Amino acid sequence: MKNLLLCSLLLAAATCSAATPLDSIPALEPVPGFIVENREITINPVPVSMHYTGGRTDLSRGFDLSGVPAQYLSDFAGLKNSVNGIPVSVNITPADGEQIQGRYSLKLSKEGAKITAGGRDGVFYAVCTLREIAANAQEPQSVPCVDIDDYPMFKFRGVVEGFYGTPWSHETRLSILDHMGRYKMNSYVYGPKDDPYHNVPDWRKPYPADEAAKISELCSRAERNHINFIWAIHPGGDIKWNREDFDLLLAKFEAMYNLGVRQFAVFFDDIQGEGTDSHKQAELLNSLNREFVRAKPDVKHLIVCPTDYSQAWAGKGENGQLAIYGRELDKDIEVFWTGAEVCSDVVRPDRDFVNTRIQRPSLTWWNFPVSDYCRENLQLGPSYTLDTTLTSADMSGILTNPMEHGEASKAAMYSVADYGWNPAAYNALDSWQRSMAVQMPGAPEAYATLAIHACDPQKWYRKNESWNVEVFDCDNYAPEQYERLRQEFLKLKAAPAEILSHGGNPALAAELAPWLMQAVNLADRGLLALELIRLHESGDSTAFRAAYDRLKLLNDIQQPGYMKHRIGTLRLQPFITATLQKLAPEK
Ligand code: 14T
Repeated sequence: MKNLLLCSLLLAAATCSAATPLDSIPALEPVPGFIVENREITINPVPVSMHYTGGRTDLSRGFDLSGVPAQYLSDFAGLKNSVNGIPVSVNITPADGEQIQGRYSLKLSKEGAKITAGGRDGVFYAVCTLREIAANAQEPQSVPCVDIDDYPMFKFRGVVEGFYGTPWSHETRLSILDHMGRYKMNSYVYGPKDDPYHNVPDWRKPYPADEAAKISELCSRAERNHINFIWAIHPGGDIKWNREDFDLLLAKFEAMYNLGVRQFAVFFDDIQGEGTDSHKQAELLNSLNREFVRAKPDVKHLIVCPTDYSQAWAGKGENGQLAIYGRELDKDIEVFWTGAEVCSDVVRPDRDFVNTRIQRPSLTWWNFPVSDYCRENLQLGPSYTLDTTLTSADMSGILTNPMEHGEASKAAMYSVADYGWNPAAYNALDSWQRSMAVQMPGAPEAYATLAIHACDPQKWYRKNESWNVEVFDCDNYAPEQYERLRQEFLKLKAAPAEILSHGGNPALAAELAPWLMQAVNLADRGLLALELIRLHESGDSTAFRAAYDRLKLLNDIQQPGYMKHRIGTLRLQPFITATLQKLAPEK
């Protein structure tokens, strides 16, 4: 009986048409959110509370900053100062214990712009908002009057340069600090795995003079942007738990302090052997806290990345590293956590898992859009799978681990800034759409066209991609699907030239360049595949055969380049492969 069943199953499988690459496209959750059309002013991060109070005011005449107290003037650098401008006032309300760090209110009316804040950061954030209103208003001459009351949900919002691969250049870092400041991010962790002075082998040694000077410059640029520059060390690969190594660590921190660093992190991720000892790690961190951090009044809280940074291998019991941290690690030390996996959604259950063990809200290290595990792919898609109901009780903040392509990572930073400030209002799709326009002001649609087909890393942290088109089996489709896909291939073919000639962002275009070439190739193959389907139906076997051979040849010739710089891997290339497979002429 059993055999009979097996036989009939095998028979059924043999008579069915062979599986095509289209059958293996995984079902991925749709990107949440919706695109907001016709918005009058765009402010990123979306403010917590904003009301239009009626009437309009003219910002084109600039701002009269004569009423701004001298100590805040440097934060107004982004605004046009003019004696005939609208008057700006700053009112500092003494911060009480309950005051959320960075809270501000901004009342923009015909009479002027009134800023009220609890302190320096709040004033800076109010200026960021004012700059956004002035820059993004649809009619530059006149913007609506608004009342804004705004504050961040999470204490840490930022970037952890924590990937494997070529560390960012100095210029990229400077530009990223400006980008982060613009969108109210406040934490940049310096921890590129392949900086030898951060990691094994040279963590014990001071930076050479030229590298040291660059770090000093990064510290000042961060400060100007109200960002804590957090320098991380990764000593666990070869640390000896003795006084000598501890003193070397202290000396390195002292040297970094002298360069201007005022916050530190210790990473114990991705190591084996002695360095993984949880008790020793906690003891070292507490000693650093006592002998260095607390001894210097201007040094902020220490941060650690545990070896057990993901639930995939974190010990669950009392003797697991997280529980040991919970019992032994000073309560003012922040603890990184990636989630259920290395690359994970930011959701509540695994925050609960870690928080109950470490006895404090964890600090999310979000492994997106990092691409060190899929270097052939770009991660240009929306920042989604971020739970919008999380609060500061669930985590102390969120830092994105980006791609080694710094410019291409800015879109995700823009959205993580948005989410980290105001998670409840976070609209992943809209935030992404806005980020495209900010990154590629001269060709936002072309950049979005490229990006929508450059989302899925093909392994680990799968992401939806090409969700604006349907791909189909060549013998089962509707004419509208065919035409829709043809239009998309045409757009994709045109996008690279648009990006290069009108995008207005040469640094980004340079990073994208190899993928732009592959995008054109892919679009050519896609258009040819569609043409092949048409010719197959036409019955003109000579024309069909010529087109088939051309597409097959093109696919083969372009394959090696495509494998190095991939685009459209989730749906577009599988469509081409499936079409070639299905329409293969019999030998
Ligand atoms: F510390 C961490 F939170 C962390 O994520 N560490 C690394 C990180 O540097 C890297 O960029 C990221 C993405 O690849 O993942 C961690 O590195 C791994 C982890 C693995 F389980 C690399 C390979 C792995 F198999």
